[in-house]
Amino acid sequence: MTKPALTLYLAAPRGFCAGVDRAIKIVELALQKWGAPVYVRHEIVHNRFVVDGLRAKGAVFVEELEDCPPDRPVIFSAHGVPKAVPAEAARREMVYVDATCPLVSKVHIEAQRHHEAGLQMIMIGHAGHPETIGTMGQLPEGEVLLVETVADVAQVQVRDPARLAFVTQTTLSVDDTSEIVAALQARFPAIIGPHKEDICYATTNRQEAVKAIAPDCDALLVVGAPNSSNSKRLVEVARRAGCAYAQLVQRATDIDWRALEGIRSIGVTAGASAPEVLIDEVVQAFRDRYDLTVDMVETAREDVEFKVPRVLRVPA
Ligand code: 10E
Ligand code: SF4
Repeated sequence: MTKPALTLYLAAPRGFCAGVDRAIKIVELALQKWGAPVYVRHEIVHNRFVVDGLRAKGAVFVEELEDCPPDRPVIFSAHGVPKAVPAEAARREMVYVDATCPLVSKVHIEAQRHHEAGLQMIMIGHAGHPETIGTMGQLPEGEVLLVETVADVAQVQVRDPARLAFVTQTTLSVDDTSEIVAALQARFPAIIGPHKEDICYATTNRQEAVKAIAPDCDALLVVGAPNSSNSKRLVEVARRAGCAYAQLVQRATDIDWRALEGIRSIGVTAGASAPEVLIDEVVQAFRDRYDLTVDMVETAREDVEFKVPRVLRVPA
């Protein structure tokens, strides 16, 4: 039986960003340096395949510091932690390594700087997400007000409208965030903030790449986890850019082939925490069923790399 023809548009950039790459290396190096078990507070990045792989090498994933024994090293995830977490680790005299992405740490420093200048902070982010909890937790309780939507901007109660600053989560939708920033600036003209927002290069580039392919795709799949904020944003971006069927898949086994019946083109991308092997697996699943033409659409080149902390640079 001949296979139907299908064009697969592969977005570039996609998948791992520099912060994820660094965080995973930190866990691997810690295992090399200290042996198993090494504890990791929260999923190092939001990807089950990555987490399971590190667990098999001896990493133990926990949600809270109190779940770690004081005599084993602990690593804080790439999303960042409230200030109270390293403080508590130090109090317990634990060995800890902070794998927070340097671009998230930069936002922490920004928030701290504005706070020291006497400004009240507003954070644009998603409630309950570990990065939002970590960034808000840089300042004393109640010092950072959270807004998630344009509607929230109208409701937020500030101390002094003339003394305000804002920061954002790094993985938000660029378009939604610019609307929220505009609403903040309209209501509080004196508000201080970053040039645009704090969305990182990787988030921006992956959203741009999706926008470039989505209008030409009958369907689009984002390889990523349901708890991965940046991956979920890619699904929304694809739908908004004109692709009616956009779905998150963790692996090839999640693909709903019935829903894809009759398509002539498919877009594939991946969130910043999804390893390339999983993208290869998805592409291979299409190759098995279709006469496939792969067309890589590259909208940006990335050469960002972050150094791992000196304490972990162990000889190979
Ligand atoms: O849910 P997120 O997109 O924040 O996290 P992730 O682990 O899926 O991807 C990496 C992004 C980080 C660490 C937040 N800046
Ligand atoms: Fe860092 Fe951006 Fe990757 Fe988050 S998505 S880990 S901020 S590079």
